[in-house]
Amino acid sequence: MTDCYENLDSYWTKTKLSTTQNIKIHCTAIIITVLKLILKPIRILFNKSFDLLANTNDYLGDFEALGSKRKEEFGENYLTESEIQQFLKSGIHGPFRVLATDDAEDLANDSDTLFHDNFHKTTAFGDDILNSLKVSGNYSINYLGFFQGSKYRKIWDVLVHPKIAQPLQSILGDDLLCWRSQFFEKKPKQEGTFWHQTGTFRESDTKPKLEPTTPTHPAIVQLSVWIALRDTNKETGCLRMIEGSFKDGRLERIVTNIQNDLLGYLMSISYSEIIKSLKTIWYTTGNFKKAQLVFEKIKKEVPSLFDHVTVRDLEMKAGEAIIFTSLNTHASYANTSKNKVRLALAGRYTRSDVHIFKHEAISKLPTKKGNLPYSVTKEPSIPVCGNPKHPKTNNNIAEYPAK
Ligand SMILES: O=C(O)CCC(=O)C(=O)O
Repeated sequence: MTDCYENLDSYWTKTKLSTTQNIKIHCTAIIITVLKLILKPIRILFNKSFDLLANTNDYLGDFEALGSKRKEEFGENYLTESEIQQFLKSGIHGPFRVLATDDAEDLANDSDTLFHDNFHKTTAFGDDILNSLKVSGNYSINYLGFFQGSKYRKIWDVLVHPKIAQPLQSILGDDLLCWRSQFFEKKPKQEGTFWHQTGTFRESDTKPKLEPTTPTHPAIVQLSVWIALRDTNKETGCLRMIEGSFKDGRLERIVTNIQNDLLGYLMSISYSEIIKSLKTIWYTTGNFKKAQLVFEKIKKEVPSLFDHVTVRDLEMKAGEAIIFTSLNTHASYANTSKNKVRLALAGRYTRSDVHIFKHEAISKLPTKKGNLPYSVTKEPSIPVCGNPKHPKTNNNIAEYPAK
């Protein structure tokens, strides 16, 4: 599973930090080590020791489809009952064609142009984040493209395309929103996205971004649609997924355990691990190196978590898409090609009775300058089908963009 990813020890041997950053890390690690001597026995006394594996035995198991429209009755692009049964087992539908090859390439080129025009300053992020992305070499459509689906017709139109909306309706129900869109670009020689699992999209925040109003299996609180705008294969960095891994939420649960008690976690590991953890938490951009940090830890502590898994490589042609639950453990290969840029558009879909950004008006983007805040409440959801409003929620709904 991890053969094609550089491990973090080797990454940090090659990646140098500034003297100030190193001093900050070592001072913090010393403080944590001292605290460990004082606090750890007290926590043990009060039965409050950090437990990496707390609640990991709560296997999640299967979920039911929330939508009832089937192709057998409604025709068009709805899913057949057998496609639904397949989705309930694997958590993946597709690849299936959404756009003609030429239309996908046009959208890829138009999106590149939008990026080169800095998305006409419609980005969700402020200057501090943009400057940090520039300094660290991460200024790309992957970040500037966040939430742009609600701002440009050509992206919006694809995200609400009936070939996407109707299969989603079959699984999720009739009243749907696209609460976030983003691009996944991989330039030649760019590393792969590391293995991760997420149900309700807490990411680097203190609370999940999505909260259902009725009890819902986390695998189906939201679904992702990943649309290849250019061909994607093992060479250019296609997606990889462990089918059906949504049934076991241990990877996400362990991440949550660490996030909920970071000090407890840091006090439970060796000095060199504290150093590696602080470097990764403070000085890497995005969430994927942090995902790797936890994964490498779990691989040592619970090797059985990844025993006997079958990884599916999702090679796709430009214009094809897959629907998947992000609670399926997924990743992508590095782009090892000489000159092919892999580009995908991802839409994140949920029901209108799910609260979006209920707890936090401000989200955090991890950057090399730390976790920097940006406002999410001004990022509206795209109405996809049915009724975008629900009496139990107060979600911000986008108007169809002017151009
Ligand atoms: O495209 C990639 O490399 C990763 C995509 C991903 O993690 C996602 O869509 O959730």
